[in-house]
Amino acid sequence: MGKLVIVSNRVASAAEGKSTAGGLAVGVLDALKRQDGLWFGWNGKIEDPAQAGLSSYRIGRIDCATTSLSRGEYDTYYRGFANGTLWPAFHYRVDLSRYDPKEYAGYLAVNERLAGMLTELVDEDDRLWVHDYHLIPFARACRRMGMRNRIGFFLHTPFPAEGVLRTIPPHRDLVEALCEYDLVGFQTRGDAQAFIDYASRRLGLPLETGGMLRTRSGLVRVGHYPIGILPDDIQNKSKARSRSKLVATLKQGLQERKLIVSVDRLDYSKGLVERFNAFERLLESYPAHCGQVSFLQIAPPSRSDVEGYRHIRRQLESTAGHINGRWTELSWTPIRYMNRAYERSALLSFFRASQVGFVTPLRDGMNLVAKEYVAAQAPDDPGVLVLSEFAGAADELANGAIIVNPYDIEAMARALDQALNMPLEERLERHGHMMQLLKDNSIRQWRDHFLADLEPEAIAA
Ligand code: ADQ
Repeated sequence: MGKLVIVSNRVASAAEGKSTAGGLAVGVLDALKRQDGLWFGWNGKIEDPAQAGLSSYRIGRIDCATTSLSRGEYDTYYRGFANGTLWPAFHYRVDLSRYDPKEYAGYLAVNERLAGMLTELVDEDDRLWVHDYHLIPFARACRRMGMRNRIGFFLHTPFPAEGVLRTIPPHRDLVEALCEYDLVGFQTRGDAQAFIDYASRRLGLPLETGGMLRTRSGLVRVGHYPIGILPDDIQNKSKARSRSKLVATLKQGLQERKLIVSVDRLDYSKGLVERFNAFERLLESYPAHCGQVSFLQIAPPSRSDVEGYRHIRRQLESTAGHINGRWTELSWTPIRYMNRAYERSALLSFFRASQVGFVTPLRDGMNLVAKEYVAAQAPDDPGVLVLSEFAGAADELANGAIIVNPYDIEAMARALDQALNMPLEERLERHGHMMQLLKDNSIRQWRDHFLADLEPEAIAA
């Protein structure tokens, strides 16, 4: 069998391979740890088009081949259509999604260029696994260049319901492009169903047994493959760092107070403002917690040159400033809001040192932080996960987490109070359920299940 070729917008640099803030990179690195393969995509640099050749390096056993983008490509493909149109619309923020046909043309052109470069690196029997919303038309571009390889696509974000998808003017073209893959995978059953609904209702494609759509050129398999983590690895790392100097400093600052922790990329989809407000409501509605609990929010900026991200950053600074101005005492700061990335093992040790993980995105494909929080807990004294019903992870973790609606500030405050007061027996039971599920459905199962379904036999079955 040929090699596995992973294609994603960004390829981790050799240095980033060690610690990286972003679910996709974490997932790909974990998935390829024990498998030889090639990882192809953008190196994160913006350069003169004349210099946009291929560079190669290795991360462990993974061969990486990357190229740069020109300023125009970056503006139209990355900052424009991918992150200015698709990302907000896929997260139901149609108010933030804008459309410019020139940006869509740039998006298509970059997909064509990358596909052209990849043809040089791919052998006939290689399998291609393409990731995420930046690369929806990638298979179509490959097919036009004559590639006949098996090509699968996995969407890390939500796939929106038809009414929302249609706010993106080239919606039909995008779904038709997805139908050029052999396999299209989503995070949840709901996302897969939204895609099938659109394809069968709008494109008139018949759905055959086994989740297969019949197109003019053949069959597309559609499935859901919830991305997982390596729970044992996370458990070991969080335990190993639990006596570190960093954790000692954190605990010293807390002075026996309880800790609520949240970790996200700074993104408007993550529900950070609502979360800050819910924490303040906790202090108002349940005053026994005043001076007794601190909230640590770690949120490194991302995509800072995309409109919408600057705004959310300002909004958060002012919300945190307002809440701290109102509630801080000489010996207690209620919210610690940090705009920086930490090494993954440090984050895991913070999770373990906390009593509550507060993960409340307004929409999220999966949300790996929720899963990492659970896996990082001390099994004999676990913290409680408070989780948004709109994170893909809620499908799997509903029997252990306290599930909340992130638009309901009062209910989130109530959930925090419940979590902070939860007896050990109940915490143990909830944690046990979730840990079992994370083990049964780890990132290895995600990879194996997706790749098995990409095989030709799986399509024929
Ligand atoms: P993201 O939107 O990036 O991922 P998430 O799933 O939570 O969100 O993954 C973030 C990853 O980066 C986690 O592994 C986390 O530990 C790490 N991380 C976050 N903040 C960090 C920080 N401050 N410092 C260091 N590391 C940090 C996208 C989709 C998600 C989907 C993933 C994977 O938006 O819905 O779960 O891909 O498919």
